[in-house]
Amino acid sequence: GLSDDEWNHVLGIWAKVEPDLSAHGQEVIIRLFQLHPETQERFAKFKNLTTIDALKSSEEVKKHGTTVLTALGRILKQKNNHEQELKPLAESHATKHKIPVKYLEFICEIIVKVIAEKHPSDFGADSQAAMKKALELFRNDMASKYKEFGFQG
Ligand code: HE5
Repeated sequence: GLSDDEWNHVLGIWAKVEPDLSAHGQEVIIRLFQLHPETQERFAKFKNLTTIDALKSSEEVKKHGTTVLTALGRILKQKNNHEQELKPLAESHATKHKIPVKYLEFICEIIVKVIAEKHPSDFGADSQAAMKKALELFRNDMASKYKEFGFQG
């Protein structure tokens, strides 16, 4: 797990992300689609967004980015006592959306990069390391829940 100090780093930077969650979320989703186009194919309603301009001007993309980061923020705030928040997310991603663990890895990596770019002076090495650790816990727990739901991920 993470130490108190590490959780303080995680929640401290998250508090800087939250006031502009939708801009962060939008950037994360767009970057996910640009770097890993196969992820975009999982979204029926984003299939028609074939240019960067179309992605940037889509309110739906922005809305989904906000949804994703809101869910993640709720989980981080539980400081790993996240069973209740994680379970429905794991269930939908395992049984309905069938999102491989690899894609969770992609998005987590991008989340760290986007925060680092938007908050260069508030997201130092210790905070980045703590956030990476927290996201790793999240992914590991998603992966083990996936298996409970019969999805190998
Ligand atoms: O599962 C839900 O609620 C429990 C539905 C809304 C939702 C989706 C849908 C939420 C809260 C999340 N995602 C959250 C989330 C956090 C992690 C970091 N997601 Zn999610 N997703 C949804 C991720 C990671 C992640 C990676 C990828 C490639 N996710 C996806 C894909 C994905 C898809 C296809 C959907 C359903 C379609 C949708 O809502 O389109 C707008």
